[in-house]
Amino acid sequence: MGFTVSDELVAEQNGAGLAALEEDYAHLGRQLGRRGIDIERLTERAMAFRVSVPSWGVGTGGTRFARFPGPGEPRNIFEKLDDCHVINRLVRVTPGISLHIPWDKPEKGDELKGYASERGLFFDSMNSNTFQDQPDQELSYKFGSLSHTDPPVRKQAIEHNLECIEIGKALGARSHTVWVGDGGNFPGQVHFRRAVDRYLESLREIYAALPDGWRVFIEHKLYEPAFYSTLLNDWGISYYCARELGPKALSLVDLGHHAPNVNIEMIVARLIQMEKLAGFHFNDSKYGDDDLDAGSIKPFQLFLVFNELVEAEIEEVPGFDPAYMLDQSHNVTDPIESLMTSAVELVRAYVQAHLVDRVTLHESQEANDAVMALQTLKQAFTADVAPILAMARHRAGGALDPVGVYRASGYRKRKAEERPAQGGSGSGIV
Ligand SMILES: [Mn+2]
Repeated sequence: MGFTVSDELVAEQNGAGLAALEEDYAHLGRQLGRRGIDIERLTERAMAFRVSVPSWGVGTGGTRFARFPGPGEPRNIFEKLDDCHVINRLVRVTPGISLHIPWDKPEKGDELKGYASERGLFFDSMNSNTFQDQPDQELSYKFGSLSHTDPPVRKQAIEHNLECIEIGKALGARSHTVWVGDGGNFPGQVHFRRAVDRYLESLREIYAALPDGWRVFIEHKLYEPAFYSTLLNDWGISYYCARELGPKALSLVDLGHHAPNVNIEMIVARLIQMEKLAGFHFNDSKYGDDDLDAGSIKPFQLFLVFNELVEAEIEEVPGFDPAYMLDQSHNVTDPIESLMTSAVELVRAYVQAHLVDRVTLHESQEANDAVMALQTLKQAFTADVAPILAMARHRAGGALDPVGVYRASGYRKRKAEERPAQGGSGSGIV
């Protein structure tokens, strides 16, 4: 297709690196073979992995202090889909789009669906926004939305969510993600229990409107925008609400929405055990909700999360069908480069988790052999699986070196000419 990175360029760039890759891949295949692991099966798994890209992620993000837009930023949802197409064109694991309403609200849903499918993309999850006021909005969310004390505000927030579902239905989406910024800044401001009751009452109406086959994902966040108390502050309240609502309601884990050093992999295991894991918003974090690129700060944590996921996948735990999405704020990088490298980091952690010798791990756990248990995990985590990832991309028609090909393509430079600078929409991150 003429509107993207050309097939010729990908073939030319891949051609230059293919001989070395084949050599590395064969070498790794022999190494893994000695441990009884079939490299071809791992490559197939890497090719089958999928993570969705957020429509808002291809624009430059920002903080509450400033936003520094990059050149050639997408100005509307169609241009955002062009950028998403480039990402999937090169990494081959990101055909799904997570759509934000109203930042990326389509004027004509049919047109958007066609535009996406022409580019090999589809819409999988909708995302509502009742954490900021829109210009044409009647009532304010300053003091909350789905849990607001005032029934008309709650009604307005519910109706917005129902509209998201309607738009999603037309686009072929299958899930709806709800994150609310409701909370309080001062002790005494919010009646904790009553706020949860009001939230649940609102969410029941949204739940009742879910089309057949749809699921609703509830996202929690420790703090911000509220700095004293947050309505859905952790997985416990998220689980409670999901359980109260019913089987189609599940708890979504955003890696950045926890206090530093919280054992997220254990939260993941808990939600799997309770059959309530919706899936993920992947990103990384150093202090608070930084929304840094997945795997950039704590790759071992990411691996440990995937260790739990792969264990559940192998065991075929009932109800285990997590949705993977990226949710990051790209403040200083080209969002296309960040999203491509993040997607690759997820496939890396996924493949490494498949390298874990589970027989030895389980035996070590039963024997209380902590050293051997950790060593078993580390053996998988320290394995360099880059040749598997590159071979998987190559076989799927992607790039051996996605960032290298992207830079060689001059895509951003071309877009900088085609898309004159503007303020941008959807700089926020949920
Ligand atoms: Mn999120």
